[in-house]
Amino acid sequence: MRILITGFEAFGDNVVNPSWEAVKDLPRVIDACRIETVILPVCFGSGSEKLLDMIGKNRFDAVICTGLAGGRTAITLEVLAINLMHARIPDNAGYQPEWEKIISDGEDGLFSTLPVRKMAERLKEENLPAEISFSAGTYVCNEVLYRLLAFLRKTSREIPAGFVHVPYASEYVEKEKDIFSMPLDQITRGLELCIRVLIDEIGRKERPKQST
Ligand code: PCA
Repeated sequence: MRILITGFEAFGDNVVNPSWEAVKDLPRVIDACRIETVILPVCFGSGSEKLLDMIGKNRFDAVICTGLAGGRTAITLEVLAINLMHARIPDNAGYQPEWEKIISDGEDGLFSTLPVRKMAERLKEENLPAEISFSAGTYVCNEVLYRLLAFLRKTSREIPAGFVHVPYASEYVEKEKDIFSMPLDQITRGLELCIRVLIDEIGRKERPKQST
């Protein structure tokens, strides 16, 4: 089995992006499943192009994208992406869309196909802060998630896919700032647990039902 997990490069005021820092520290193999990683540019269009190009050329069994949501107080499992780009700050290529659709004739919203509730439960069991989120925002993360889900649907690839937002990492937050953060190794651990839940879920679906 092969799972692709992505992180983002730094953007805005952030010198590093904890999503990529955490992703690159993940084990290469989890439960006999190959974990493949890639860093995406924080650019509308080219971020998702890089991702879709990889998915088109490889046979992954699942895809998890991750990004930073500074200010959030938990690892958040995104439920859906909306067909809207509305940027508070320009992306890393200087583009700042306002009230623009991602795909002009696309669906208004597309749901993540990851087992988000089970993932959140598992993280909480391990005493990691976790929440379900009903908005991935309207910036590059939402655009990447929307294009990912639209692409999988269009190409009839029925693999689980979705997005996890992570908070700031303590290592990169000035101590005097009153801002929520988590140690990087805990963010990595949280992502590893999400992958374990996903692997269990894929295994459950593939196992033939027992006859009685
Ligand atoms: N977070 C941004 C884009 C890249 C990232 O890590 C977002 O939430 O859209």
